[in-house]
Amino acid sequence: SSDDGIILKIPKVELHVHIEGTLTPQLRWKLAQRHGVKPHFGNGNHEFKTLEDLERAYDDVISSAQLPLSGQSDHLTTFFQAYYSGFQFLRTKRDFSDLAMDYFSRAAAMNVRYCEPFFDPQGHTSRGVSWADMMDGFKEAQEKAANELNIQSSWIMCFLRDQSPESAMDHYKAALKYKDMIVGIGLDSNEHDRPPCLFEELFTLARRDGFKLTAHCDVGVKDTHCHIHQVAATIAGSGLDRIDHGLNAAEDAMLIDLIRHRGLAMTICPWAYLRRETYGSIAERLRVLVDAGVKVCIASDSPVYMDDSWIIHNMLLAKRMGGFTDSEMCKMVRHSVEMSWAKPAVKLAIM
Ligand code: ES4
Ligand code: ZN
Repeated sequence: SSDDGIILKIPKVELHVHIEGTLTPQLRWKLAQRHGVKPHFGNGNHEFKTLEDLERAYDDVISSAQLPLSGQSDHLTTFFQAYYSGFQFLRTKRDFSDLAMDYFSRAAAMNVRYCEPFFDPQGHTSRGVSWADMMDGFKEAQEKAANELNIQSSWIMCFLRDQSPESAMDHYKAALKYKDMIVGIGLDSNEHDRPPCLFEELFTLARRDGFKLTAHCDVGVKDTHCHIHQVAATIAGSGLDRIDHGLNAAEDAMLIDLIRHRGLAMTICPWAYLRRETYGSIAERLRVLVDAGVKVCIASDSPVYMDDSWIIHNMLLAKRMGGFTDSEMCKMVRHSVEMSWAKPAVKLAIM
């Protein structure tokens, strides 16, 4: 349709994609063969005899995610199982480079011109992967993508909030060697009972060191309004620089005001919400935020575990959900350029 045309053609910025959430079944299969291990999926004793079997397992994450709200925590676990089970196939510099290059190629084909992928270092160092293999692999792909695919990028290092603040701090210090590659610090993984303020010291230090700051405020999480308030107003002095997700802010007029007045921008990944919330309630809140004048951009989260929904699919879904016009969609793309942490010259080149 004509919608697809505009969304596909417009130069785009991707500000919320977990690089580990782009590990396709094809690449998982290839890496398992490379290392002589089974391409397991984190859910017990499933054996995959063929790539098609593995592809079906990816499909199952997706279909279970779209069941009604009852039993939602089971389905969340399933998502995290699928996501984290992919980590063990990432071992060498070449693996990390292949993963990133696979994403950059796909992104370039969708006309993404700049992106800030997340990565989860704690999920790799804990398995004995060296910082050098991980970061040199990412860097190799990043440079190749810039030179050959005309796609620029900068990394956001995420900390796993369900692990200790001490572990996050140790990783933060180890990563300073790679500061040139890393533009920002984020907070992801399971948010249950893990408020952002647990990482106050880390965020304060990271800001002082010149990093941009963001944190996930997942939809449907208990205490979500409190978490959003911390991110918007209290952590590291007066709040962080961006909010990842945070759709529940739409339910609270004070939070909306706060976010708008601070000029805080939000990365919204509509497909990610479908595993927890109904279509109608997501659509309504997205509309509320946009109509309130909050800076929102559309992004994709962990595409391979969410029905293979990349940035263009999320934009199409957002357009349909909010009943947005082409010019409203273009405005959100402009927001993504403005709210990005790209250098001014890169921003100018994309706009
Ligand atoms: C994630 Cl959807 C989501 N939420 C929290 N942490 C994550 N890591 C990867 N995808
Ligand atoms: Zn995310």
